[in-house]
Amino acid sequence: QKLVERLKATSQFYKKKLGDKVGAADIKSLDDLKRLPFTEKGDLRDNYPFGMFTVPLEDVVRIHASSGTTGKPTVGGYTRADVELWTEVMARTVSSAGVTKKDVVHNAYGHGLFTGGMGFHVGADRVGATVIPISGGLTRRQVMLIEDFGATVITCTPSYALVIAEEAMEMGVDIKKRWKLRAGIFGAEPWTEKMRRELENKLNLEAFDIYGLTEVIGPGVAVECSEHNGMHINEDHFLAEIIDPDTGERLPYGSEGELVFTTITKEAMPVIRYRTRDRTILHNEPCKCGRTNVRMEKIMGRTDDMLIVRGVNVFPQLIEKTLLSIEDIEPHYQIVIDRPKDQLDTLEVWVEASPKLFQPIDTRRLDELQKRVAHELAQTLGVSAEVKLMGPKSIQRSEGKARRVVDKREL
Ligand code: DLL
Repeated sequence: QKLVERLKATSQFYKKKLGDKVGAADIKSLDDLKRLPFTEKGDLRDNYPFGMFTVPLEDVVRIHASSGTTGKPTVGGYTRADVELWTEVMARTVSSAGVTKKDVVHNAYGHGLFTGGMGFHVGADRVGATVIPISGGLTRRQVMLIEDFGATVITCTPSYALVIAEEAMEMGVDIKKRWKLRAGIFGAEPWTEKMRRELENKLNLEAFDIYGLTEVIGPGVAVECSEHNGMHINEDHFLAEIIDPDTGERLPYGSEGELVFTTITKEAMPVIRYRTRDRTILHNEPCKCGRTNVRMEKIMGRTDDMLIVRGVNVFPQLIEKTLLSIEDIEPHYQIVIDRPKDQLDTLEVWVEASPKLFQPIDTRRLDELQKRVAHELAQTLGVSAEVKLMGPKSIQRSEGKARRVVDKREL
């Protein structure tokens, strides 16, 4: 009720969206959430960068962002109270994996606009742990410091954790003997139970799944407890629903569908019924751990075509838009993603260059063009891609839907 009241008074966007049809007095039970309209990624895009904020910019103390669908990022804003709220839910998150002030937390999530690094930093700091804000990359150095600083907990994407394990093995480190890791909190991309066993085995730790998104707060929306039977959602701040992605109808607990969130306590950028496009199932049976809030299963996929490559959200439409803005590039392309054993994801973009560069073949210009395309893609996607320029008609033409994305990863 308070949220609807406040949004009607402070948000141009929600004033229009809610109109006169629903008011605070219509919300009498959680079930009445159904009366409220959805908010979509497109709404955030249309109101880029700060149009979804409901407080003046001077009250916003932090901005984070993740990649959007069109080259402009998806923005999240935080007031002082929102940062406090985030700290609180992240403190709960790390506590759920047993982190206390006695732990040394090796935080290898990216620090910057991405919410992972800062989110874990404030949460682990709040419980008094010793935090190592190492961020991602320079893997040999990570391997050295995990041992030297005696890290007991590691936080990063599951795929990067495997890369660290692999590098350590290559360097001849006896992980089981020399490392003290006991827990890993892995998220920001989908991963399977098979991957869990692999990580637990290689790194000699207990792996916890964590879920979140920039539009809602960042990491800290939901996390597993030691029962590992789903991620408990912090429902005192984030109300979750599952809907049928085609009809928008609310589905009962236990059904698979699209996850939708309403943030009831956030100040700078609250959202009503935000459609995450993530597919999962909600469960409300009590959990042995004693927590009473709803659990969500592992994310099973997306209802749109967003890909996550090395933890970065990548939209195929954005690759297309970038390619087509470059002269001498033809509208025939394919995106190939793979995950070689224990290595980071590879992203290849195969695209045809103008036939005139092949008659006769102009290797100098093709070379320049290849570098240019790779540069433009890295700039807009925020993740590097290997570009293969192809000759005329070498990308298979389709008679129906083009198969633009070939994802060979076994997620
Ligand atoms: O990935 C926030 C985060 C940081 C979560 C660190 C966990 C750990 P975004 O960059 O906005 O935020 O991407 C959000 O990533 O809609 C999901 O599709 C995907 N995602 C996040 N966590 C998981 C997970 C961060 N545990 C998008 N399993 C979400 C599967 C996940 N997918």
